[in-house]
Formats: sequence, C-alpha cells, structure tokens
Amino acid sequence: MSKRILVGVLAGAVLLALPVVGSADAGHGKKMESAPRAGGHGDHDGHGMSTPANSGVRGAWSALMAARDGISADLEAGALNDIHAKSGPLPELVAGLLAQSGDLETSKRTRVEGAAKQVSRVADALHVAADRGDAERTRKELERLDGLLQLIRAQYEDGALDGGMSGHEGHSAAPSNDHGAHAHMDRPVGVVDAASQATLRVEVLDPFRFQPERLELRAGVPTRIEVVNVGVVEHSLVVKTPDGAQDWVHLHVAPGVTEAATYQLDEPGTYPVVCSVPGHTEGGMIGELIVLASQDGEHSRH
Ligand SMILES: [Cu+2]
Repeated sequence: MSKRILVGVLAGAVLLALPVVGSADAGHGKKMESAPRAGGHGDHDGHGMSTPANSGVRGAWSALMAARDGISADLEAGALNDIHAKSGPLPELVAGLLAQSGDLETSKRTRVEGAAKQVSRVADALHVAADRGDAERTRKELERLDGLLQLIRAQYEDGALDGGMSGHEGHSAAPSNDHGAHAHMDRPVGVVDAASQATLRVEVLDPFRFQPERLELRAGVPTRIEVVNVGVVEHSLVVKTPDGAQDWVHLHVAPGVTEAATYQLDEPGTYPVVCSVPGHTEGGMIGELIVLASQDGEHSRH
C-alpha cells in the first residue's frame, strides 16, 4: 500500500516537471529552463529514472489514482482532516494528464476537459465535506469523483493509462462504483410481475450514448426493457417518475452485460432518460422515453 503511494509521489514529481518543459516550447523559449530543478534536491532530478517515452499519460494517471486512493484510505481510516490537502491537487493532476494527452482526438479531449471542470467542483465539495467531518457526504463526493475518473479513463485506448494488465476491472486503483450509489437502490416503481407484451431493446455505448436515444412504449402495456451494454464502462438507464421523486425505470448494466425487466407505465407523456453513473449525464448521455396513450377498447375486441 505505502509502496503504491510512493510510486504515486514519484510519478507526481515527474508530472509536475513535464508540463513546465512542454510550456517552455510553446511560449517563452528558454525562460523556464531552470524551473524543474527548483528545490535543490539534485540527487534524483529525473535523469536516473528509466521512464519509457510513452509514460507521460501513465505517470499522470497513476499520480491521479494515488491521490484518489489516498483520499479513499483517509476516509476508511476516519482521518477526514487529512483529505483537504489531498483533494486540493486533484484539478492540477487532471490538468497534468491533459498536458500529456496531445495525441487524444478532439472529441475525446473535449470530454476529458469537461470532466476536468467537474473534478474541480468535486474537489471543492470533497474538502468542504471532509472539513465538516461529514463522512457520508465525503463518500458521496468520492463516488462522484470515481464516476468522473471512469469517464476520463474511457477516453483513452485500452491499457494506455494503466497497462490494462488484467481486463477493465483488474487494476486495484481503478475507480469502482460497485459498492456505491447503486447497491441500496430501491425497486423501480414501474416494474411489474406481469408477462411482457412487447420488448424494447436499447444499447448503451461509449462514449456515453443511448442507441436509440428515443424510446417508445404503450401506456398500460407490460413491456420488457432490455439494456445491452456494448461499452467498456458501467452504464444505466434511468427514468424518474413524473414527480421526480422515485425511479420509474432503472437498469444498471456492467460492461458487456444485458439487463432486463418488465415495466408498465400508465402515464402518457415524454420523459427524460439518463444514465445515473456519476458524470455520464453531463457527458451527454441522455435520451427520451415516450409513453404513448393506450388504445382503449383494443383488449376487448381482439
Ligand atoms: Cu453511462
């Protein structure tokens, strides 16, 4: 454990040095040349480390994960006082990742930039909650952070950030929502035990899309909704009740998995569909569900 933190600290040192070198090229010529060596600890200034050329994003990512893991460890240990100092650098760490991500295609870069803004907000909320000694709130904010980190991670090629050694869930530092907001989910109120009379199939895919985005079902008709996750991160399909108080439809789907349930919705109208995984709605993962008016008399005639 402490070894990983040490690695994270070292990676962080590399990370802090590199963007300065990069910006020197872009703007002020040689002005910044001496900056990376500030501090006078010349005994490991980077030249002795065997860092492969492509380690930039990995180093930045592992520094980010080390910070995230540190916050999680403090939370588990009840050391909320220590979280303030660790949440502060999160936005810089994401900025550092972006600084190393010159190869990223524009649309993916835009998503990482969008997530970076939200990381800043979550970092603030994290330390406010921790300073207040509110462990429950701190945990919620950490879940939001994990959602954003997953969103960021999904923009990179498989293994580009952490080697992808043993599949998507393999890395111990990978953010996970498994024991998070979804574990204590109530049964969606639209679920019925009746036999389905229709089927609606929806794919959820990266980056952050429902396919199709517009769903239709008939009011009063038990309809099986199947959600197929063809992406590499977890997703969900959620429709709130018209008063917004409860989940009408909620299917949470791990990568590569299909989840289904039979729903009966009785109130015609158009309702927003969202993915409840933190950060995904903001990433553009939205759709709509149209509940069509029932056809009165049809059952008795046919
Ligand atoms: Cu999603």
